Amino acid sequence: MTTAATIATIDVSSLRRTSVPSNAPPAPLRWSVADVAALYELPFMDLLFQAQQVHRAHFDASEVQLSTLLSIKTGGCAEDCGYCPQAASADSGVEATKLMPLNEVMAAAQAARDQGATRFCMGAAWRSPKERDMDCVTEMVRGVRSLGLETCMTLGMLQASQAQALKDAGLDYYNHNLDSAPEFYGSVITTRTYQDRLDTLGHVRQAGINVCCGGIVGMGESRLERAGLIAQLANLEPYPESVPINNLVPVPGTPLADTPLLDPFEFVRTIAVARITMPLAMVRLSAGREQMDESQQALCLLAGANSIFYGDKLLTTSNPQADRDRQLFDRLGIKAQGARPAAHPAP
Ligand code: SAM
Ligand code: DTB
Ligand code: SF4
Repeated sequence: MTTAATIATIDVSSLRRTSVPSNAPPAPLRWSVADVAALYELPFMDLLFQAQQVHRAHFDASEVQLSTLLSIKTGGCAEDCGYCPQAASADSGVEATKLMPLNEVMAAAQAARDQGATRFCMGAAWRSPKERDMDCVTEMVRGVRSLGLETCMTLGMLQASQAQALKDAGLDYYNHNLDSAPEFYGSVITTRTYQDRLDTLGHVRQAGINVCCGGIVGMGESRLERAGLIAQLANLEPYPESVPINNLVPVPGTPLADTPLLDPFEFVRTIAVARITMPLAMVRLSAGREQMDESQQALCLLAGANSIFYGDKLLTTSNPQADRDRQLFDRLGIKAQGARPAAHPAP
C-alpha cells in the first residue's frame, strides 16, 4: 500500500486553541495520514496489543459507557448524504415527522435512564436548525439534564449563536461527524462541504460544548481514506472528547445500499487506530452493531472502544436489544460506566 499520502488542505484554524498567539506558526499536525496508515498496516495482533496498552493507560478496560439515541425529528431531510435513510431523496420508506413534543422526549429519556444509560443523544434530520426550533430544543436539553443524564444533540450545521444557546441551556456534547476523509467526502455528499462541517465544529468548541465527532467506514473508501478520516479527527485541536465510529448500515433505497461489506477485522482495526491516535477520547462502537456478531463486538471492545449506543433503536434503524447487550456484558465481565466528566475540558 502506498504511504505517499498527503494531508488535505482544510482550514482547521478555527479549531486550534485560542491561547495560541495569532502570529505563531501553526503547530505541526500530530498525525500524518502516512503515520495513521502505518498503524493500519501493523499485524492485527500487534495493533490490538498497542491499542490495549493505550486504552489501559487511561481507562478501566472493563467499563463501557452507554448512550441512548432518540430521533426527535425524523426524515424528509434536504441533504443528500448517500448513506442516510432520512434524506428526502432516498427511497427508504422512512416517513417524515414533525419535531417531537417535549413530553415524549422526556418519557424516552426517563426510560433510557431506567435501562442504565448515562448519556441521551437527540438527533434531528435537519441540514441545520431553524431559529424557530431553538426554543424547543433548548427546552429538551434542560428537561433531559434535569433527569441527571448527560445530554447530546445532533441537529446538523450550527451558527455560533445557536451553539451558544445550546451551551446556555446546559448541553454537554454536540455530535457532528466529519464522516469520511476529505478526498472521499464529495462522492457521498454534495449539499454541504467538509469545510462547513469544520466550521460547525469550531462554533461548538468556541461555545465550550464537548465535541462528539467521528465518521462512517464501509462506504467503499480505501484503507488510506480510512486513515485520512482518523488523521483529520486526531488532528483537531483538541481532538474530540467522543469519537463515534459507525459501520455503514446499508439501507435499501439509499445510494450506498449495495456497497460491499467491510471486512470485519478492518472495522476492528479502525477502532484500534482511533484509540491509539486519540488516547483520552471515548471511542464509541456506533452504528452497525446489529450486523456484527458478538465476537466482533468483543474484539472492538478489546481494541479500545469504551462506549456503545444502547437501546433497541438507533435513529431509524435497529440496534441490538438492551437485554442482549446486558447478556453480552455479563459474559465478558463488562460493567456499565456511571456518569463521568469529559476526558478533557473544552478551552
Ligand atoms: N442531520 C444531522 C447531521 O447529519 O449532522 C444529524 C443526524 S445524522 C443521521 C448523524 C450521523 O449518523 C451522520 O453524520 C452519520 O455519520 C450517521 N449515519 C447516518 N446514516 C447512517 C448509516 N446508514 N450507517 C451508519 N451511520 C449513519
Ligand atoms: C453517530 O455517529 N451515529 C449515530 C449518532 N451519531 C447520531 C447515528 C447512527 C444512525 C444510523 C442510521 C439510522 O438509524 O438512521
Ligand atoms: Fe440529513 Fe443528517 Fe441524514 Fe445527512 S445524515 S441526510 S444531514 S439527517
